[in-house]
Amino acid sequence: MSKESETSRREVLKSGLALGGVAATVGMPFWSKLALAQGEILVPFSDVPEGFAANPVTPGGFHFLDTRHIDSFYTPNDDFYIVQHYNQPEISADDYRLRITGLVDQPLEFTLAQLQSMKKVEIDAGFECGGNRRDMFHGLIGNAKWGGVRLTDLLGDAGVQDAGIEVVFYGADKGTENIRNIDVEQAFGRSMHIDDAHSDDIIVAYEMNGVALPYYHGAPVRLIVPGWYGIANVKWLEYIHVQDRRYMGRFMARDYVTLSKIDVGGVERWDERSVTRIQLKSSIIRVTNRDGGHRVTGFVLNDGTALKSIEIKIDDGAWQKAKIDSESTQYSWKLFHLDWDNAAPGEHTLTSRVTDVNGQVQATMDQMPEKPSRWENYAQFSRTVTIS
Ligand SMILES: Nc1nc2c(c(=O)[nH]1)N[C@H]1C(S)=C(S)[C@@H](COP(=O)(O)O)O[C@H]1N2
Ligand SMILES: [Mo]
Repeated sequence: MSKESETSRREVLKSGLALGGVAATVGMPFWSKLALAQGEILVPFSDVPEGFAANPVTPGGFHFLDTRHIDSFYTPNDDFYIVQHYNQPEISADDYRLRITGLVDQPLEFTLAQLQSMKKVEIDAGFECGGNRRDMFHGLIGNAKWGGVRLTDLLGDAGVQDAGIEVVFYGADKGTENIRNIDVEQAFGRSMHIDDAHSDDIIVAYEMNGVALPYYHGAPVRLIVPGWYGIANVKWLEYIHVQDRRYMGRFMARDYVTLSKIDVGGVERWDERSVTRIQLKSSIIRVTNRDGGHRVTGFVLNDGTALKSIEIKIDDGAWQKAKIDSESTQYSWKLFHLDWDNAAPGEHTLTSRVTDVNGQVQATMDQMPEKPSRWENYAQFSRTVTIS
């Protein structure tokens, strides 16, 4: 762990303590339940290629984390995954402006200080990139406490007109897109229906785990849409634009478009949908051994629907109920574990599955109506370990 991440952990601890209940009831730093205990060792996965390692955070870079080493409920800011499609602008806090434009009664402009003086809300949100993948062992993932102002309050202040049905969020990062042989400069843009935008849970965030957002996570201000794939969380947010028709930019209508089979009046059709709410998913991330006793740990992500159970199957055995970490909140990731008694030496296959309160069960790869297109890899994922 680098010095920075130790610092951010202390910040996290402070913000946890400030909450009162959470850390206090545990009686010790709350990540210590996840950090390796004295004498506890990682059991190697046999499905992880030799030399597999997560790249460190570098300026301008992309980052996935090594899910075997997740050891805290809140991901340290410098280990949270990083994805962007253009550049990583560094915007000075003094020059920053957030503008609300389009079909509103009163176009608005805010400085960072003005946003910070408004009613602050905090929310835990864990999310993954819609393109998270098995060959990275689902390392495009993270969980943080975000602080900022409610999007619906800002929209309310501006007064959305009746014709305004779509809200588009533009970042300050830009790139050239070739659209039917015309090169045009585009800012990163994502959108949602006005009814979705009025959710109380969505925030325009300036804090991540109790400190200012790092620039690579979208400083000074980004959108956080709890329960949605990472793509919705527009970094370096500059414009909130209300319009009278759906927005069809690259990241809504061409990229991050997932395929599934749907029933249209009795006809089976391939449907293309923009990646929005996180599909019900769990995955095993590590196996540890302490004094001969084994523990299997994993994570769940979904759209915030309450869960019924998380189960783990070892080889062809029965599904066994895993325990969900008590810090979990509606939109956080949910870490879980199962103590695995009497693990016999040799190779074993471990699979997890999550079921929500509506009875929806995480699909197996065979049950998926299609093989995952590049997006939404949410099928059950069997891992293999060798017990020595
Ligand atoms: N402005 C902007 N916001 C963006 C992106 C981007 O390229 N530009 N990438 C999106 C994608 S694809 C993901 S998965 C998340 C990643 O957020 P993070 O880098 O803070 O983890 O940011 C989203 N927000
Ligand atoms: Mo993404």
